[in-house]
Amino acid sequence: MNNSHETLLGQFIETRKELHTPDPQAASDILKAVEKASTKVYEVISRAGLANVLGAVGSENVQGEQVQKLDLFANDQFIDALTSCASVAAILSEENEEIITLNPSGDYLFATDPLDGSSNIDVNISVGTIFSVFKRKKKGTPEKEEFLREGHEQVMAGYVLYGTSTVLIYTCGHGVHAFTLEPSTGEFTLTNEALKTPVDGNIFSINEGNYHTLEKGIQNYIGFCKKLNEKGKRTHTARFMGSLVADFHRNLLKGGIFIYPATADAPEGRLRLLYECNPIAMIAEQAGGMATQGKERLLNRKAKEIHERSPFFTGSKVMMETALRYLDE
Ligand code: AFP
Repeated sequence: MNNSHETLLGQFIETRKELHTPDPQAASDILKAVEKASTKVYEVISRAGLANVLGAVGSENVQGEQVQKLDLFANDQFIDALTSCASVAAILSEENEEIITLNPSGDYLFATDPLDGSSNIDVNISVGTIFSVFKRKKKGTPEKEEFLREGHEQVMAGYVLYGTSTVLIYTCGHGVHAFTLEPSTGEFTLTNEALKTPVDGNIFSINEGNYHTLEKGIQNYIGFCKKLNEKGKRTHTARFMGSLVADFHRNLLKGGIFIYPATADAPEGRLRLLYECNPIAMIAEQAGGMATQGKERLLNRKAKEIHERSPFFTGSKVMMETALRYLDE
């Protein structure tokens, strides 16, 4: 069902080429592949309990984490869809130890966590796909070293949130645009152009189970968030779903801060730089928010390994600035 006044993803790119520079054709091809793959992922997730896709496969991925059946399904969908996309030379996925060559003559590299938060699927909580795109600097058979770049070099970043509705949020460096999936046609329709995040907010999102292993500055910032006002009422509210895309998306729309710092269990941080932190950071900045790896801007960090992890702080400008002051103390 598409009303004539609605703008579909393909039409938006076609009519707003200036938002998709330097290469609107490649942006269109890549986003069409994301649309195709994520629609299939949506279809299976939305009937997960019926489709025999719940649970783990019984093996661990390169991160040492349990691989869920839907992780593999989603990974296959993105590899298949991008194989038909001539612009993409190679894909780096959380689910594959090495990069996979798709179309060696393509000019772009695609990094993805095809199904982030997948441990939440069995309990019916929102999950997401996160993706990042770099332009290649050379031709020929792609090598994994080509992915070892700084995040500000991304030419496109985005995510799909499979929530109460399925939304695609992306940027090509010219603002953040939001589309909602119409399940009956499998097409994404523009629902928010040039989305901006509130300058301030009151949601803080952190896994407090790690509290006693956090550095002092972060503990103090959490203490600040829990302070009461002069009327004895709370000043902030805590929300943490354990699903980065869902936690980030809520804070993006409502105003908040998401923190996944170094912990005792994850001394380098829990989240992956190239296909979790980088794309979310680009979206955050393009929407007027901030993202750091602690005190430094996340997008200035150069990856040393394709699956490396990073501490990650992202959110509304005022909340981020307050958190950074606590880190400095
Ligand atoms: P899974 O994909 O293994 O569920 O991990 C999700 C995630 O990478 C991210 O989405 C969450 O913010 C984070 O891990 C939660 O991790 P903890 O539950 O260990 O705090």
